Amino acid sequence: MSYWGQLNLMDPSSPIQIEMIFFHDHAMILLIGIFTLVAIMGIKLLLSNFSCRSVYEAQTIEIIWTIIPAFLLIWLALPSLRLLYLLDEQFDNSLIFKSTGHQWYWSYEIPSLGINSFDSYMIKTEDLSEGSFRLLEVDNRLPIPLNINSSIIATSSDVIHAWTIPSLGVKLDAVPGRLNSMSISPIVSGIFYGQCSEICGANHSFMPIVIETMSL
Ligand SMILES: [Cu+2]
Repeated sequence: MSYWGQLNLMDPSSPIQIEMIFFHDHAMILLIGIFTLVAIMGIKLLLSNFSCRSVYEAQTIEIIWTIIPAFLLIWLALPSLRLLYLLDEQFDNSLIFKSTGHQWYWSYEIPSLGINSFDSYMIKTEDLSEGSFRLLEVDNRLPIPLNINSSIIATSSDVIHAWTIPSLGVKLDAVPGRLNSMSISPIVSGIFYGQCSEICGANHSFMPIVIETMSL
């Protein structure tokens, strides 16, 4: 999984994101195999001058090139479905975090810890301290416990936003009048960044999400 970092993408920090990267690699095996086979056949077709004008049907080869792709599709579909249902799974979640999208900031509530509501605004470029990330830092981070299954609930007070932390494999639509929830279980301590992932208006780019994972 080290090449993931070489692509400048974030390392996985939750079991579900590790599964997603495994599925990506699984799909790439098929993709590269098909690409190579088609490329070889295309080149051979261009370079050869063989022709056969008397063959009108060839049952065997037609059966083979129908059955093999069908099995390859099943080989791709089964892990994909497994991941899809795994993503939707709500484990025995002990803590609930609620995030509400606003134009253009997030506010959080942690009812199980008695924390009512706090806002999380992006820090402007001129106010950043040295070494921090432009357009990604916020004034109040959301604390999330480590190695515990928590629930994140997203909703919105105005338009549709999306609460996203790529390295945790979480992307949750924040729809006004709806509560969407996902399981969140970080296994790496640290600070994780995300951005609103639904084009939500003029300052869509300026409502980042920052969580800090720490032991309970
Ligand atoms: Cu938004």
